[in-house]
Amino acid sequence: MRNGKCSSGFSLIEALIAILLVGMAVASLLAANSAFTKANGAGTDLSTAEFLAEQIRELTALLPVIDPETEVAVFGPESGETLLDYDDLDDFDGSSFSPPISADRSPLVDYGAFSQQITVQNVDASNFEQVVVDHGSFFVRVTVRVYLNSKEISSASWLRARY
Ligand SMILES: [Ca+2]
Ligand SMILES: [Ca+2]
Repeated sequence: MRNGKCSSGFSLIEALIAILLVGMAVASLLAANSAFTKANGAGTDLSTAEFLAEQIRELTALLPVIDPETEVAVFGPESGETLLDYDDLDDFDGSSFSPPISADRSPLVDYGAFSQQITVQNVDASNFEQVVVDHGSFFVRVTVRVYLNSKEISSASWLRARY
């Protein structure tokens, strides 16, 4: 008949192993949590970048593709035009805004660590991947790259047609 004192409860070794396992579980939970916080921070930056690209899309959505006032449109700003006078899409080519600007062209100082860089290129009518000479087609591609502390974190591009 076995009725020993050791048959019930945990031995010291078992207790130590249990403590170790619980400790490892807690440590891995903490590590997962900090990784999640980091990923979440990156997600916030990405949302901000998308918001900033969207500002440019909104700003330029209603602008004509080439300058409405000059006979021979210049690719880039026509003479004397500054941001507030930009009245066609290619005026924005090569622009870089830091702090970034909103859809109403005012600086977003709260996002001072971010910047927007804009490229406007004509693309081939039958192959939008093919860049052609300035004003060489009726299609333009606008690209906005958003940088955070001079590191590119997001970019967006879209097409506009000249009509
Ligand atoms: Ca213009
Ligand atoms: Ca222009």
